[in-house]
Parts: sequence; structure tokens; C-alpha cells
Amino acid sequence: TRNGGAGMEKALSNQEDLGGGRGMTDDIFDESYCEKKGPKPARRYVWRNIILMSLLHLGALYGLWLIRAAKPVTLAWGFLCFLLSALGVTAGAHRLWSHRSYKASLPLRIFLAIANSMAFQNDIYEWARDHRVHHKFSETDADPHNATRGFFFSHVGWLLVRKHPDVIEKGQKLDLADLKADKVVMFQRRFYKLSVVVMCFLFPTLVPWCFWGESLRNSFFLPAILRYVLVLNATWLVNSAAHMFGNRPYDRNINPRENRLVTFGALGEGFHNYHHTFPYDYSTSEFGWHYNFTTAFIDLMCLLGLASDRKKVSKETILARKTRTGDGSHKSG
Ligand code: ST9
Ligand code: ZN
Ligand code: ZN
Repeated sequence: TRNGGAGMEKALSNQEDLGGGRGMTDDIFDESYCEKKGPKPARRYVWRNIILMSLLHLGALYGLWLIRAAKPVTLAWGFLCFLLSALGVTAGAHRLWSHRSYKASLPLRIFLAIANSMAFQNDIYEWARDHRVHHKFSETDADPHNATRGFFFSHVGWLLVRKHPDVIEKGQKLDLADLKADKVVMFQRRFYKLSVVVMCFLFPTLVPWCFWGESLRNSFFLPAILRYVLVLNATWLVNSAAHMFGNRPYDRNINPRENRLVTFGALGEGFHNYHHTFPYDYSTSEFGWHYNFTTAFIDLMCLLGLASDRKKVSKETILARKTRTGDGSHKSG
């Protein structure tokens, strides 16, 4: 079977049930779902998004052109903004709020929510809801960025058309009580638009302009626009490239793959065959800090007493799973 043998893992390790002790299981693949038969609903373009996304990417190309004229400290600031906003997605929306793979204190959650607004990828609640249906109904009509619809659709196309009705139907049945109970998540959702204007655009632009006299043009097109587009595309590559190119050492029967290039750009989120096999592992990989800035960040937060309760899959469970359902590529390293 596709997600085969979750039960066997349970038997292999009494510490790790399917939810990994997180009190939630709605990110575990659901084998019982069948796509509805008959013709697929027509594709409905959302022209507003198509135009805005095109303009945004043109702005990023212009930003690339401006790099040569920018102060080095502006580029360093842009890189810092990249890291901050990426952490808001990887350590925040993804590993904390979608998968509950560790616990975070209030100050850390506030920091991650602010960083998340800087990334402007929909609010945490919406992101986590879409991400849970992505795991639960991977590569089906109920997966918002169903990779069987091709590279472009899973990369960005899904944000340019109306959702398949099954995404919404299945999404409405998810248990999102933990998100609704999180005041930080609900606060960010309530003030989302304002927080995006401030964190994604104003703050990255104003700092270089005010503090080291960078031109307003460079300040806007580099740390705001180009940085935003780079974080978006690094994230989207997890949905597109990491669902198509790479090895499958943990489960050869699913599409998600281990993709080193994606891992590098996405701060550790390209070990995607591992991640879909063990979605509750806080590290999204078995290799700790290797190519995994996000894991290092979460570990640092634990060291500082700001995070706790990291869920980790045992080595024995991983090895058993590789042997049973892997493609054999782990042996060759
Ligand atoms: C962006 C998100 O970029 C990127 C997410 C990527 C995920 C990556 C995952 C990979 C793993 C992690 C790796 C991280 C790596 C990070 C690396 C960093 C370096 N369930 O949405 P509507 C309801 S965003 C239940 O309008 P349409 C909804 O509540 C970029 N219900 O659907 C609403 O109901 P009501 C910026 C759901 O009309 C109704 O349905 N943002 C669900 O089909 C209609 O909702 C954009 O570009 C669900 N799952 O429109 C905007 N979904 O009215 C993008 C929806 O009652 N969004 N509902 O509240 C849109 O414009 C629209 O959503 C749309 C679809 C046009 C795409
Ligand atoms: Zn995926
Ligand atoms: Zn995930």
C-alpha cells in the first residue's frame, strides 16, 4: 500500500504512535480517499493573481539587475531578511504550526509569526490548513498543489486558479482546533494584511534607506521584492522539484523525493521523501544539522529554553522503514 506499514512502525517502536505523541494526526496520508470519477472541473483562472505574480517577478528581475549598484551592506541585509522570512515558514508555519513537531513558548511564537508575515505566504492558519490537506491527500484532487498536475501547477500555477472543490471539501473536515486555540495564530490572521505591508515591504525597505543611506529604489527592489520572490520560489520548489526529482530512500511508493538543491535553498526542507514518510519529525530529516539551518535554529531555541518537546523518529524505526519500503539508494550513500 501507498503509505504502507504505519501499523508496523507502531509495533516497532512503542514511543511513536502515528501522531508521534502530538495530539494530532491530520497530516498523515489517508489511503481511504478516492478521487471522484467523471470529468474534472474546468480550470478557472484568477487574473488578478496572474497579473500581480507576473509584475512581482518582473520586479525581482529588475532587482537582480540592481545588485551591481547596491551597497554590500544592503545585500547583507537582504540576506538576513531572507533567513528571517524563511524561518517564519520553515520553523513556524511548517514544523511548528502545520505538524506540531515541537513546542514553542509565547515569545518564540510571536517572533515566528512576525517572521511569517515577512514571508507573505498567506496567514499561518491558511498555510497550515492547506499543508495538512497536502500531506493527508498527497497527489490527489484534494491536494492544493497536486504534483501529478505537473511542475508548473505544483510550483505556482495552483495560486493562479480556483482550488479544486475537493481541497475545500476535505480541508473543512480537518481538525484545526489547535490552530484556533493559538492566540498568536489568530492574532496574525486578524491583522494579516497590515502585518504583511509592514513586515514584507516597509520594514525591509526602510532599514537600508534610513540607516545607511541606500537609495529608495535599491532598498525596495532588493531586500523587499527580490528577497520575497526568492523565498517564494525556494518554498515552491519543495512542492514542484522535490515531488519530482531525487531519490526515495524511505518510501519508493510515494512521489516526494530527497532533493539536495531544494534542501539547500529551503533551509533543510528538501528531504521530502523522509518528511512525507515521517511528517512529525521536527528535523524533517534523519541527519540533524546537515544542510538543515532550520533544525539548528530549533535546537538553539531549545537550548535557550524557548522551545521544547522535539519529536524525533528513532534510528531503528528509520532503518526498518528504509529496508522495507525504500528504493535502496541509502546504501550507496
Ligand atoms: C504562497 C503559499 O506562496 C506557499 C505555500 C507553499 C507550501 C509549501 C509546502 C512545502 C513544505 C514546507 C517547505 C517550506 C520551505 C520554505 C523555504 C523558505 C526558503 N480547507 O482560497 P480561496 C475555503 S502564498 C478548507 O479563496 P479559491 C476558504 O476558507 C503567496 N477550506 O479559494 C474560503 O472559504 P470562506 C501569496 C478551504 O476561490 C473558500 O474556501 N498569496 C481550503 O479557489 C475559498 O477560498 C497568493 O498568491 C482548505 N484547504 O481561490 C494568494 N482552502 O470564504 C493565493 C480554501 O468561507 N491565494 N478554503 O472563508 C488565492 O488567491 C486563492 O486562495 C486562490 C484560490 C486563487 C489560489
Ligand atoms: Zn510535499
Ligand atoms: Zn510538511
